[in-house]
Amino acid sequence: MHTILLTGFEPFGGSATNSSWEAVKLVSADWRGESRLLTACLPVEFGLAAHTLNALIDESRPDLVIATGVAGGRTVVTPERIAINLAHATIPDNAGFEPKDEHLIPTGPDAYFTGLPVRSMVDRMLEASVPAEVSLSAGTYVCNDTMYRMMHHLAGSHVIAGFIHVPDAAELPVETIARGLRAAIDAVVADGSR
Ligand code: PCA
Repeated sequence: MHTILLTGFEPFGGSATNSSWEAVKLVSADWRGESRLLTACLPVEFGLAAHTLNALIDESRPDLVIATGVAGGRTVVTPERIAINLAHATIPDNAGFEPKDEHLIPTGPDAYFTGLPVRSMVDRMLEASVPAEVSLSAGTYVCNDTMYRMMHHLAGSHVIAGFIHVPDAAELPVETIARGLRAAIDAVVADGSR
């Protein structure tokens, strides 16, 4: 594993911060892994978030990409197993766009499964005393859009990629979320060296 790209999102929906980006910053601040860690904060905009992420992937050629975002209402860290070809927003994104029941890519497959070892990521997080479980839905908002378009972009490549939803900082301290992300990365690195 040479290069890891880890992303979070900017705030949206009236919040002042986004726990995903706050946690990514903490992971980056005391990164001791052997791999090079690159981070980015993505805009909460349908299409643009994935466009930004896919451009970063093309530019930095990572071996592993983990995008993260906050999932309001969730209390545990949740690696996503699947992204679906559907956009449906209940609040506008940061550009004011609010798609309803639209395909993301009309000619694309219904769904993409992540290449991340979600089960061992959850096990590692639990070992590190971080509450975690595998999620079967990344929703239909910007995070699912980002994961779907990234998986579409990377289809057929050797890059391991996926998405982790994290709780809001009011539900789980950002330090704990950051510990979870580190454990999740460790699980992928361990999985890849087997
Ligand atoms: N969460 C939103 C978009 C950005 C974020 O952090 C979502 O779950 O779609």
